[in-house]
Amino acid sequence: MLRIFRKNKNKPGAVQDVQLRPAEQSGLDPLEQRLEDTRRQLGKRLGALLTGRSSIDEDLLDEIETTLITSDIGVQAALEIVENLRAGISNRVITEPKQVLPAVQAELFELIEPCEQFLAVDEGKKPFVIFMVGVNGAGKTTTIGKLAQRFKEDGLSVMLAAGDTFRAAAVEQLKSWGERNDIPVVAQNTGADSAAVIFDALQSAKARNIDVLIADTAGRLHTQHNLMEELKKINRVMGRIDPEAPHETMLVVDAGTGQNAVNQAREFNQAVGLTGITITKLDGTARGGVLFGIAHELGIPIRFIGVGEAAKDLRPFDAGSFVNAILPID
Ligand SMILES: Nc1nc2c(ncn2[C@@H]2O[C@H](COP(=O)(O)OP(=O)(O)OP(=O)(O)O)[C@@H](O)[C@H]2O)c(=O)[nH]1
Ligand SMILES: [Mg+2]
Repeated sequence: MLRIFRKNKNKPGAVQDVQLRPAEQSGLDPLEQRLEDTRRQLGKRLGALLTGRSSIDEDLLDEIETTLITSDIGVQAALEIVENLRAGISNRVITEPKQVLPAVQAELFELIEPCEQFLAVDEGKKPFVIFMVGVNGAGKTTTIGKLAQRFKEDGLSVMLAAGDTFRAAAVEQLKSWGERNDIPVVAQNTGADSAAVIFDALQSAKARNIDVLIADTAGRLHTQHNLMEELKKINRVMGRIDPEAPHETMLVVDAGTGQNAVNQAREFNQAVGLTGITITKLDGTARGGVLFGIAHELGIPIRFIGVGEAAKDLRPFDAGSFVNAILPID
């Protein structure tokens, strides 16, 4: 069981200790190990601010605020958290330094818990279409491979659409994931129209009664207007076959881009209306705090986190495990 502090909504600063059942855990490396850099950046620095302290003062709150801001949580979210701590102190709910970390943990958990919404494939939609978007190198194609394997293991039939027609290597990359897992990949030549490839794939998936179709797209910057328009076109074209498709529009962002990940999420959301986000490469960055920035500003469901290159390293986002891994309370 996982222990986490939750806010007591009626009393600023007050927390209660609750037990949660983590979503998925057996046989995997503990998340703390994979998120070690972020834990050092956030949890350890906050812990160090409080060690050996006998009282709480305004300097401490300032230092907490700085630590949160420099951990990519975002200025607004950091200010709100510290404001809530201040309210707890002035109410005399928080009177001792040892109450501060549990209160911060409870604030972080409260902020991000609404984004814990697992991606449920609706088997009534055949195929359930997942449309993957994001900037270059964010981890889209790798995430598709990992997702495909996960769905297959769950007993679903999967098809992939090689909608990244910019680079020959992109099609090869997808095909090799497909071959490894015995999953069909619909592709055309480099330079083909991405919307046409995805249209064909959707038609074929429908004809073959496939459960899940995952469409890859070329990486693009949210500032490239024409390329963002192309995503809208792909959406329209899919709509001709199934007005409800795509059922999930998932942004893939690299956690290491820090605050820029929040900008990407905002812009892609404006262009194509995101229904989910996957945040990759949390294993190689200290900037995992950005999940809170995304949660605070956009509130879009965080479906998965990538904590390594292997398929098992794509984990469903579990708010309690995440917060506990980066800010453990002894
Ligand atoms: N360590 C680590 N590496 C990852 C993770 N996710 C993806 N990668 C690596 O990131 C690199 C880029 O991944 P791709 O999947 O090719 O990214 P992409 O978004 O498809 O890139 P483009 O198609 O060029 O836009 C690859 O070397 C992946 O192995 C992760 O969670 N952790
Ligand atoms: Mg790719």
